[in-house]
Amino acid sequence: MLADRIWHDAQMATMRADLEGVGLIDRAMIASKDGRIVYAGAKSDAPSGLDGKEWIGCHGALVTPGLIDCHTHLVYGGDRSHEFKMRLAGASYEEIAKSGGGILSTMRATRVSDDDELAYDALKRLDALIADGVTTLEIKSGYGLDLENETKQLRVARRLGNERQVDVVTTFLAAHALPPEAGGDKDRYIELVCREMLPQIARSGIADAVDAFCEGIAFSVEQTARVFETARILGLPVKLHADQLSNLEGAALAARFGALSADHLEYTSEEGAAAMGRAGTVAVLLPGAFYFIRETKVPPVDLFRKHRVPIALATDCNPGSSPLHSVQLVMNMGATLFRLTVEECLLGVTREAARALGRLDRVGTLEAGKHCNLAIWKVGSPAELPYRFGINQLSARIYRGTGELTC
Ligand code: DI6
Ligand code: FE
Repeated sequence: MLADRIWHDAQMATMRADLEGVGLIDRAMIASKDGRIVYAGAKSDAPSGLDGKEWIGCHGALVTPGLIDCHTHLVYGGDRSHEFKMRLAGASYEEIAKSGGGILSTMRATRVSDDDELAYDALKRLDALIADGVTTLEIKSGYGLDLENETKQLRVARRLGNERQVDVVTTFLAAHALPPEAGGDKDRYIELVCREMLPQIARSGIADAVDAFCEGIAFSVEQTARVFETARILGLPVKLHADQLSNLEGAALAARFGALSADHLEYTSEEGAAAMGRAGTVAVLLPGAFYFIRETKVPPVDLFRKHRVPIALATDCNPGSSPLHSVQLVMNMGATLFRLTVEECLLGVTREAARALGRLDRVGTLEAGKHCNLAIWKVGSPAELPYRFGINQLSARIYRGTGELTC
């Protein structure tokens, strides 16, 4: 077969589930045709008829799947640096939220921004992630908090995927905070989300999944369950901001609905972790938010390991609790703050992040049939990725077989 491109002499971390750890293959080669991988393995095992129009030597560089950021709030108006100042003066994240700041201050800035303004700001953030090696990312709404403005956020998220060489997966997060026009009535707002907003969103096909914020300062387990029941009827997969600031048993709730993922999870109990393990729900850990709000409770990583819960890592890029724009740094934080192993950090931003998005059939590992999305690194061994921080170690980024041709 004549492939379009062949990268060779790579140290390839395939992330294949049938291999140990990150599935390392030495002296590897990866062949792409029409944007897909047609061979990824040892050069010595390659089929004899395989040739390429272009050959790219990697000189022993580490090659991984393109990075996947499976939890972001990339599209929003304004910023929250003024609240950062308040927090430095002693206010807590929850106090600011309760006094009308927090998510609601971003809601106000998002509502007054048009599509072009939102896209202009979000593209700057997206370009930072692309320069970091990201080829797939998830983007949530949740700062519009009414049908018109939530739709606007999701429309802009989809547009970003057309304006850049990147796959965007969208998530509807109207149950993020209570908008002021709801007059303090959370049940009534959830009713509106379920009766009017969600059916419209499902009809328009603008969201790939549904999320909620289950927390004392946001929505209860019962309110979240109503949103999830509606999503199930409409055929949309769910995920959840769970157990971030307290334990409401959000992890178990997510598992009960077969959620793709439960995210944050600092306060998750053993029952929650066990339920996630049984349901196959991915634990998405967000060390940027943990760090930035100066949380001290570390998520129960040992329980996730014990109950065989897949672990992913993401930026949670958002203006309030995690203005973080680097998945490379997330790997370092996962290791340093949460004591994840090198393998868990790398798998967390590739294979397990793909699983958390329901996209493992297309991306997340280097195997024939998947999209040829690659991150080629200036380093030769996996441990070097989470080890250094504050430096961009990316050498080249390949999206569906195209991108820079030198390593
Ligand atoms: N948890 C978070 O960390 C983000 N949303 C959520 O439910 C924070 C959103 C914000 O503060 O703007
Ligand atoms: Fe979040």
